[in-house]
Formats: sequence, C-alpha cells, structure tokens
Amino acid sequence: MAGQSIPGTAELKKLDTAHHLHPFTDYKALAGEGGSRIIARADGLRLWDTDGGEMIDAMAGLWCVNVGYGREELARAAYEQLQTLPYYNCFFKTATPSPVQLAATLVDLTPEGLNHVFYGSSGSESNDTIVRMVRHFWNLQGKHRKKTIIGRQYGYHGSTMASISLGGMSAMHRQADLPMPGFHHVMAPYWYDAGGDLSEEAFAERAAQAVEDRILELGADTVAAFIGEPIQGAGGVIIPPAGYWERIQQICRRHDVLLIADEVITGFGRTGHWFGSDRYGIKPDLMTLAKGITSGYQPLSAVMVGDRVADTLIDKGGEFYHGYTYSGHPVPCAVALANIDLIRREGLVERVRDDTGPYLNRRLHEVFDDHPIVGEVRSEGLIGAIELVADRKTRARFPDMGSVGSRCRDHCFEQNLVMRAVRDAMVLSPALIATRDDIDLILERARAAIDATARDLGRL
Ligand code: PXG
Repeated sequence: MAGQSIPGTAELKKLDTAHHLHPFTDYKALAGEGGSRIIARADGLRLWDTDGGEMIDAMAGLWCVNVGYGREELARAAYEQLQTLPYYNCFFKTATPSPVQLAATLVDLTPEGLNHVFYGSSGSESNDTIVRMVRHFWNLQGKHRKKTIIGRQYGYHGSTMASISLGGMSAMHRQADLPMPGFHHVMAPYWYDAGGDLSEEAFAERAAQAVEDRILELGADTVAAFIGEPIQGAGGVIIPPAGYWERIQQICRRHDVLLIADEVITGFGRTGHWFGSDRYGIKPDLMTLAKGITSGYQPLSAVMVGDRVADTLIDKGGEFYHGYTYSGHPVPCAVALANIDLIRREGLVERVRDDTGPYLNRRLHEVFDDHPIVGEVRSEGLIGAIELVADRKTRARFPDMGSVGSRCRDHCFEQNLVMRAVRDAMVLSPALIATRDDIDLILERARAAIDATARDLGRL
C-alpha cells in the first residue's frame, strides 16, 4: 500500500468488523468470534497472517491458485501490461493484444470444437453469459420453447441471480427466492451418499437416467441445456461414477439438449488433465472457465463457445447485446497467458496426472482407511474429499449435518492447515506445485485435526 501505512492487526480486525460485509458469512457470529483472520503474505503453498502465524493452504485459495503463490512471472506480466496499456475495452470494433492472444491459446488448449471465447471477470458472470447465449441460440434456431436448463443438486455455478438458479444449493435458493422460472435440478451423481448397494455402473446409470427422465417429463422441445461440473467442487468434491458422463452425453444428443461443462474448478490441470472434459471424454457445447485461468492472480473468466452455437450466433445473430466493461481486460488476459505458459513449462498437468495425483490418492487411503469417523476418501488429480460419518458400515451421517465438518475445520486451523468443510466432508485442492512432502504434511495435519474431532465426539 504505497503512500499509506498499514494499520495493526487489532485495528484491521476492528475496521473489518465495523465496515466489511464478507461473502458467505454469518456477520454476527464472525463478530462474536473476534473478527477475521487477516492474511498478509503468501509464498508457494504457505500463508502468513498479520500475527506472523504460518499455515499450509490445502485449498489453493478458493480452488484457484494453481501455480502457487509468489510467482514472479505472473506479477511481472501484470506490471508490464499495466505500464503499456492498463485498460482498454473490446467494445465498438476495438481489441487489445492480450485477449486476442489468449483467445487463440484457449482454443488450442480446450477440447476440439470450442473455437470462440467470450470473456468475463468471474465464473458467475460467465455462467450468466451462457444463459444469455443459450436462450439467444435457440431463439435463432426458431425453437422458442427450448428454454429450460437442467442443473444438479449440490451444483455450484456462482452467486448471481442466474448462476444461483443454475446451481442446486437449496440454502441459496431459499434466501433469494430462486431458482428463476425455467431452471430445474436433478440428483447429483453422489455415489457414496445416494448409491446404497448399487454398483458404480448401476449408480451411474441411475444418476444419468434422472436427467433423461426430467427431459421427458418437461418435454424435450422445452429443454435447452444441461449444465454440470465434471467434478462437483463446492458441492463436496463429488466425483462421478465411471460411465456417468458418457451416458449424459448420449442423453443430451438424443434430445438435442446443449451440454455445458462448468470447468471453473476442474480447469487448468486440477484433475491431472488440462480440463475435466479431457478426463471424462466430454465434448461440451459451452464451457465455463475462471479461477485457475489466472491462478487467481487476477479476476478473469471465459466462456468457450462450441461451433454449433458460435456459428449460429455469428451467422444469424446480428448484434449480441451483452458484455461487461472488463470483458477482455488486458491485464488479467496478460496474466492468464503467463500462467498458462508457466503451467506448460513446469509440466504441472502431467506431474499431477502421473505423480502427485496418484500419490495423494494412495496416501489418503493409507492415512484414513482405518479411521473411526472416516467413511470414504476420494480424489482425482489434486482434488479430493474425506467424508466424516457416524457409522462407517451404514454410512449414517452425524446428526445436525455440517456441525462436525465445521468443528473439524476449526481443528485444521489449530493445526495451521487450511482445509474447507462441505457439510461433513473435508475437501482439499492444493496448488498443483504441491510436492509429495507437501501432501504428506497436509495429510499429517488433516489426520491430527480429524483425530481431535473424533476425540471431541468420544470416538477416539
Ligand atoms: N462455477 C463453479 C464450478 C465454481 O466453483 C463458480 C462457477 C463461480 O465463480 P465466481 O468466480 O463467480 O465465484 C464457482 C465458484 C467454496 C467456493 O467455498 C467455491 C466457489 C466460489 C466461492 C467459494 O467452495 N466456486
């Protein structure tokens, strides 16, 4: 903060509590606990708060800092772009170099058939863009009844009115009187939770069939699109059973329903592939990118638009009345280019696929398979979850779902480990630069936190 002195921790906490409404926060409860932890500095996987406390970040910020903190190359890219051209827009027949270069790079990187890019500054914005595009597309096709979008329970697509509607978070719906008309939700492919005795194959069939059943119930002539995260992140790292995405694609094709892959978390190497769509063989019509596109160093998002939608939009659409002041902002686009370059040069995607991803999976099993309150561990690449349950055999949950998870998250902080709880699942998604030693340290601390939670419950 050049030219300004930074207040001390106590003063910062006081000002924060007095004036700052945080996202997804119970304000009274936070004030009661003495206010926020203030993070001042970060490097690699490490965070330091203003009291000098050091933590290991097993969440890569909010699932986004893929290349880790403190990367000089990204800071330099932003600085140089800020000096050359801090802002110009892409409205009114203009462009700047970095969004153009980035568009070509993204087209190259993403699955075949996605040849156009529309920029935003957040995943939520880009999912709003998708809703606009889908409606415009079907109108241009003369199919004015094709309007409904189907999402899934526990799906998370953002926090604007349209993106909440796409998502399946019931608490968000209740608070905002959503979803809007024309948004429906079906079951998540959450095998551990809803699979009962079904085999993986049979459960994949059942979860995919729920989509087709809903399409038939609504009438295929009214269903515009299906949206899903290849792996559901904020919903609790729900990894789909084998065969699920294949079936979903068959169903979408059969009923001429557009397929939207929300890759905000699964993009840019998280699963050990550039995109979750590569991992599961998904060929989406539209794809949402954000977070890892800049490793969180700058706000940026993008919609990758498949040829079918893009061709219609371009050939028949006339002017598309949609865009944001910062669509294609040169600074985040320059940072994204540097970020992608870094991921490529350091071979981070291959490293996650061949080494650290499989290592995380093996160690999760070694550390937790015998634990009295762990029902399941699961991971894919460097995204994973540890399910805390009352009964390992019956998979019975603890009463008051979420309370054990939040207790465990507090124990993680006591261990200087940042891990997030989703209901009673502890989730992790460390930076892709994590080494085997980092993974060992994360799991050692996670084990200590889960042990402490089990002791609180009289289970250890
Ligand atoms: N899609 C997916 C799959 C996401 O995970 C968004 C869209 C929205 O992106 P923006 O940039 O508008 O936030 C997300 C965001 C959490 C958490 O606590 C997850 C997200 C955001 C904030 C918190 O898990 N995911």
